Amino acid sequence: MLLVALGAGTAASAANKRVLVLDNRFAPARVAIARGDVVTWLLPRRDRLTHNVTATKTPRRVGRRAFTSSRFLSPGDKFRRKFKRPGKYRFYCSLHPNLRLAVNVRRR
Ligand SMILES: [Cu+2]
Repeated sequence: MLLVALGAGTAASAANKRVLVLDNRFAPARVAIARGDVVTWLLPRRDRLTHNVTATKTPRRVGRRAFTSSRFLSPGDKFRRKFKRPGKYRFYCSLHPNLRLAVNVRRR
């Protein structure tokens, strides 16, 4: 479960970033990626809570309707999302609003 600590750097070529959902937070809480990259949210089995990944802010041309929410995720689940448009995205868990994540997607 230390993958995130290793993957949280600023590797410019990362095509897939992992975000752990654990201990009532998204870790890391900020992710910088390039257009076309994928973010995978992972819920470790040792956590006991159900979470979701809900967009609270997306770039204007994406629209929240097109990029809304994951299903409810249980420990051991994964959720994957490809970011096709650059800009600033913000997410939270609608069940635990303290979980917040910023995803900044740059053009390549
Ligand atoms: Cu939650």
